[in-house]
Amino acid sequence: MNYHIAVDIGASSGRLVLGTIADGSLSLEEIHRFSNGFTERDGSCFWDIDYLFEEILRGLQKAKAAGISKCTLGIDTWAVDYVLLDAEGKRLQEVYAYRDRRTDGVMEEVAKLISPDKVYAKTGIQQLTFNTLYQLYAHDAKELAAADQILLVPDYLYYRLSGRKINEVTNASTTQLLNLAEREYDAELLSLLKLRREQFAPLTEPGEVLGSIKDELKQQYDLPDCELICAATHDTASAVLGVPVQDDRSAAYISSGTWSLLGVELDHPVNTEAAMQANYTNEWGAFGTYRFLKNIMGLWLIQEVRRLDRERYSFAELAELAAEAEGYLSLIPCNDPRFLNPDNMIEEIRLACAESGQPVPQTPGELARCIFDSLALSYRSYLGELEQLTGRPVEVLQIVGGGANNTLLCQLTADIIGREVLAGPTESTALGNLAIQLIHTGEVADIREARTIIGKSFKIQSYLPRPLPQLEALLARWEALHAVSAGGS
Ligand code: LFR
Repeated sequence: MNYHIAVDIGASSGRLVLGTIADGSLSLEEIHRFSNGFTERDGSCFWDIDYLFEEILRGLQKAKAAGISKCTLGIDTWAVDYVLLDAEGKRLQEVYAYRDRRTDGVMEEVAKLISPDKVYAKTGIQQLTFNTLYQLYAHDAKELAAADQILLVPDYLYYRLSGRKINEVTNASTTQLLNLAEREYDAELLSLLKLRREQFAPLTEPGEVLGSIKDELKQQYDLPDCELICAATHDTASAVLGVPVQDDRSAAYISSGTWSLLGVELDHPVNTEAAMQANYTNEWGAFGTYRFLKNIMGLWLIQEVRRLDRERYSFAELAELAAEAEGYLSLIPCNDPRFLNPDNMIEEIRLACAESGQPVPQTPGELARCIFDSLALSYRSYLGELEQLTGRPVEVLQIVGGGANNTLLCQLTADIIGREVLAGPTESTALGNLAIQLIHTGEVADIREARTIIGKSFKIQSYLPRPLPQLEALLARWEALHAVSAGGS
């Protein structure tokens, strides 16, 4: 039996998942789970990167204690955030979390130096305030100049384990610094940031072997013998690899977690004028593909409501309360930047409803219902845009990730988009991470086979649309809400 471990760290939690394949079926076992989140200090938001690294070691220790002495290992995390290293490989700074407000207004400042059209034509990446381009522009210039290396978060975690510096492509593309045509860092964008190419390691493709865990770590912590394999280190890239294959129907996906990433996998980028206007992104995928998708504010909205409500209810309970609340009463334009990192999400949602003359949600159930209804409506709007931009009608929507567990949201989505929703697997990110390892060992021939196996090994729930008599009126209200708010691209 070959053992494979996916280290998968999202903005709200991390886990080490053991994957094994037998008789054409893939099994998962969670070895270790830990919480994640950024903390605010003196007005800035930071991740605790040392804690995350220690949790990886703890998880590997557990694996060893459970009898796993040899395995392969891949790491994925959220995107865009970075670590600066000095020439000795020491970290120069605390790791900013992408919701930090230091990038407020930076996009507009950079637009005065280089036009957004030009940046999009070069990179194909959607405009998000937290793209690494804008974060680096906002970074202390002296510190940046002094940095010997700039590693993205998963690259840094691999470095801490192995001592090897990499720059994995699926994640590197989210920096908004890669040139699509040249498939390399864009010289003009680097010079705008006064950066040198050598400050980034050479681009690394998923599947590359990165060596093993440093001996001193292995001995100190009693870790298994791990062959480190370069995963598709951007969690969304791994999640897309973990989407089960659809043979005869044209499908789009939503990777549903802290963010809802709605899109399709393409073998070519679509960095057209229309795609730029609609603010769709072309993030690089494994095997030369592109994730043509849109960031939608996602479950962050409900995560924040739950946190501010002192975690009185579980997510499942919030969904139950939402199911009991009246539907389609109050709607929010989820993608309005006001929801990116407000001081108080509950108050921000209430304010948005009051400003647009809608009933103000009071209870956790009403707040949750407002969020789920609004997310389902935004999925419909962006799905329509996606079809137009790709010229490809979508017959079925595949929801993967934690959000696939939210039966209410999945059903509302099917109702609103008027198409079948296929929900699952929830662990698509870990599965995509493992797929690269299984292809490396030859246990699986290619990504198509991996996706077929994933589809067979995990329960996929179908949601069929129910008739919605008030749909026309609802869509008109949704349109009107966006005309007023003018927010959210
Ligand atoms: C999802 C995700 C998105 C990215 C955002 C910030 O976890 O990686 O793809 O846009 O987080 O990194």
